[in-house]
Amino acid sequence: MRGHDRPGLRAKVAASAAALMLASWTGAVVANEPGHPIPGQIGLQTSVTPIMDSITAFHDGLLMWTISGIVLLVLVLLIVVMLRFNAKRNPRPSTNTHNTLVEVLWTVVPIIILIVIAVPSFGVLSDQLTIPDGQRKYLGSNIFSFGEVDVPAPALTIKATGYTWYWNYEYVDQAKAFDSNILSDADAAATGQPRLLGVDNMLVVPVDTTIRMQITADPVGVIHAFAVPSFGIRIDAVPGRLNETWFNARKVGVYYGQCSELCGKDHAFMPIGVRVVTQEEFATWMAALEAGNVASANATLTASAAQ
Ligand SMILES: [Cu+2]
Repeated sequence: MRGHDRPGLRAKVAASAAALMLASWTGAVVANEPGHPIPGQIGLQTSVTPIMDSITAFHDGLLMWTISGIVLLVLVLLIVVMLRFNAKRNPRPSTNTHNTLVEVLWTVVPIIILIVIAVPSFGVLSDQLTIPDGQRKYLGSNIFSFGEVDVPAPALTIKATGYTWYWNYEYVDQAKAFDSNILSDADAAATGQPRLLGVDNMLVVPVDTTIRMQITADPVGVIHAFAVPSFGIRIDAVPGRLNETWFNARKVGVYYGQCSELCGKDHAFMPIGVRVVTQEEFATWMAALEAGNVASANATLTASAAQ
């Protein structure tokens, strides 16, 4: 009786595993909107900037096709070897050691593949590191073009400094700065923020605005890295060095990132929280920050930190 049940059970398990995989796959496309990772997520976080558009197009398009092609080729070769050249089918192996054509091919074809991958890769890299001047065109999701996306020049400069172990955000032109610390599990839950990503004071920026990000680290500290996946930002924070990158977020919301350089004992506990608000909300927030402090500024924003 039990023996008969097993195939049915196995089929059920297989079906639910397939459904789970499908659900998490489609979930990766749809439900990871909130700007932070979700359980069961496959794939990259939803893009809200031109740079992340490029990274997503590069990964989901060219890289995925290249990888899949290579995996299929190797699989086919392995199957051919197993079927045609096993000891039974092929008792007396050939004694060949060289084949010039095959050797040239397995050298030249990978070189061509690497060049094809390198072209958009360097394009995206130079987009990330070139601050918009209002003239330059960016690749966006069309990574094989010469640039089609217009990006306005930066309207705001923010300096993020990595300390051991928290971030400090300075609005350079306004000469206003505040620290951003991780929240305890209880406080994160109370404010509707994800565990280990929630912060007390988020970096607040206006939507549809180019932000120049200057990244550095405590002069007497260690190297960190400032990374926000939904923005396509990841850049080292090095003591005594000012690195620059930029982003222009097109969607209001809360986006999380983490320190991405193994920096020491609390490396895992210095998350980055960025709150993208409307232009009006930002103007009110900034006025309150300039008149008072970060607490009074944050009080002007709607209570819930989560979307
Ligand atoms: Cu760090």
